[in-house]
Amino acid sequence: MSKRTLVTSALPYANGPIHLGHLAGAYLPADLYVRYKRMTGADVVYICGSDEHGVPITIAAEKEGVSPQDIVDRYHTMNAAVFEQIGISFDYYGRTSSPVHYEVSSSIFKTLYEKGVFKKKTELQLFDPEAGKFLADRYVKGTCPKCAYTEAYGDQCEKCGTSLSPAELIDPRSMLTGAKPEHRETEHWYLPLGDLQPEIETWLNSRENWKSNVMGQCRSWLNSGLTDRAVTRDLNWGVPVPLEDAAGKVLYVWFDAPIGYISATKEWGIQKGDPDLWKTYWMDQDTDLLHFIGKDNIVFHCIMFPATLMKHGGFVLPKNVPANEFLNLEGQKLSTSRGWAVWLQDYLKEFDADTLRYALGTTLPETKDSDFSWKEFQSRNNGELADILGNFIFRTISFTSRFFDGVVPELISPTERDQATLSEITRYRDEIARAYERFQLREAINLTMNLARAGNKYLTETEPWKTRKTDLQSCANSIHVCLQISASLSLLFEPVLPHKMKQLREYLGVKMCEWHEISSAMLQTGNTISPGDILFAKIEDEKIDQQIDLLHQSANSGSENKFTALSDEVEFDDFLKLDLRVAKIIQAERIPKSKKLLRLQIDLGFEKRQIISGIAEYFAPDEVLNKSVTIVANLKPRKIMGELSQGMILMASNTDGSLKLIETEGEPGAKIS
Ligand code: B3M
Ligand code: ZN
Repeated sequence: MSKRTLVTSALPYANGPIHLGHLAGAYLPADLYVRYKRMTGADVVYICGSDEHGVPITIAAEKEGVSPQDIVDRYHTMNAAVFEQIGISFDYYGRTSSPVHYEVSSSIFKTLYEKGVFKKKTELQLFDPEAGKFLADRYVKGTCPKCAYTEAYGDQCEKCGTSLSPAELIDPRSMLTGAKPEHRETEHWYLPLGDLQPEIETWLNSRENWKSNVMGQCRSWLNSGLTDRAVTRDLNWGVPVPLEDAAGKVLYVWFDAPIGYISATKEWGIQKGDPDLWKTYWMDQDTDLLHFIGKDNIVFHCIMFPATLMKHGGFVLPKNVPANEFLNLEGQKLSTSRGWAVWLQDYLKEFDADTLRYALGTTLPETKDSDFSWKEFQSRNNGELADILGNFIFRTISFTSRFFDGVVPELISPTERDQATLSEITRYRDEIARAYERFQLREAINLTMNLARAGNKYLTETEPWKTRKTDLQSCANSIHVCLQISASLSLLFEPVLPHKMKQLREYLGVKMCEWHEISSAMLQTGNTISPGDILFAKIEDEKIDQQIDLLHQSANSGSENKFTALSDEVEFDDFLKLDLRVAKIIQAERIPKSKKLLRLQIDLGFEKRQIISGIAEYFAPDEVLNKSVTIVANLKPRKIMGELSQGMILMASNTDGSLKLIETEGEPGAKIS
């Protein structure tokens, strides 16, 4: 058993806010694991920070006409705050524009250089003759050879997703000046991964219990033969290459970013008053180093960074890299450029942190891509957090307050069932621990909720509200058992629901303890407990429908692509299933308590109907009254905020984010085809 554990999460680029995909990929899994590990009494440190170099930052700066430092200052602060609110419990959140990072990354580069590890190569690079600058791939735009999209980047076409090289673009132009790029020679230093492959392969073969999706990707990189990787770039934003003959060159962002884990650990030690503390975690082989990342970062964390550390010498190498796959959103690929994302700061305006930690935790993309849907989010909250966990706790505490004066009743001559239920606590405790140790976080969460299910079932079946009148001791035993289960849940759910379980421990008078100390005797007979509030309120359909509407609206006004990407092709027969009609709006009114909904009565020629439409933020009722519009007339009726909605009004979403009715001259009821 190692003396200490050092956990890192991928450093998010400080060029934008954090969304659910980031959380599901690297931050929530790491935090679930770290919070559990801390409860075992282990020495565990959780390090992260902002990745502040690289082309995404300079592009964002150019777009806004500000400096890269302005961009990273804004998003470093924003992201650190939102991680705090969602309960990601870093021990330190650093940033790669810090002086300590410049010093550490330069020193590691220099050591490798002086050891003769790097190869120096001359290569042809695209150059903007007007700006007098070399161009990174992202700084070249042109026409995509695949789909003829004229705004394709030099590394990828955002419209059809094809990965490209600048040479493949038709009519390439520089994003800086619009000039036609030229090929110019430039020199760069390379990490000779090709030569290092045998060493890397031996090290990878020694790794145990790596996820198959991670080891599989490493194997395919090895099988296709590792190629040398440039560790310097012709850019003016980044860590300057610490060599005489390297003017205008900086460290490649993927060379310096992982070193950000080391520099952030150093800053953490300095903050604790020990500038050398980082060496214990990075250079003492008794450290388990764990990198939590998304699958797109596997090659950097399993091949490039370990190779850098190996050749430097003296460093601990990763014990495990439990990378996650990708999270999709409402069945579609999450895309910030298309506005198809749920931003954490927006989420936190409407819902609480623990509900997301739980709902997302139960659908983490641990072995394959998974999906987040608002409906599933609502049912996890309403059907599990509220109806199982919250309901069990509330019934137990209220019954104790009402019939036992808020005092834990004594357990006397418990039945076999009472004993069996109590022993479930330690059984689940150990099973949940095994799941966490194996990074099976979804399993750990489901097992913990299963203990709540067992408690709920026991409470319902032992019926203390009946035995209270017939056999008070049996009633007392049931409540004693339910209180012990509640107390153990307040600790077992700590990694997942830190905010709510702290509240519950206050109600029950339970102190934090080590994982192995969680038992069926967390509460002493005679302890007083205080009546508590409902832990999880139900989430109404209207709030969920608003989020779904919001997502579609923001996708229509996506930041990068002016126009929403075309949806997938459909068969003509699919189109025929839709029944589009002309309808006249004959009554329109706002719905009290809702910012977004209008209640519309429509005339469909052959009948009158009601439609609830999320357009209240775009139109006042009298602006739509008497308009002839286009509706989908054969949509299955649904309830929105308790009101029947029979159909959908079609709207045009303009690129400026405005919404327009699709007015028509047909008569009410006329079929549109
Ligand atoms: N900044 C973020 C990403 O590729 C990248 C991770 C760096 S971890 C050292 O999603
Ligand atoms: Zn394309």
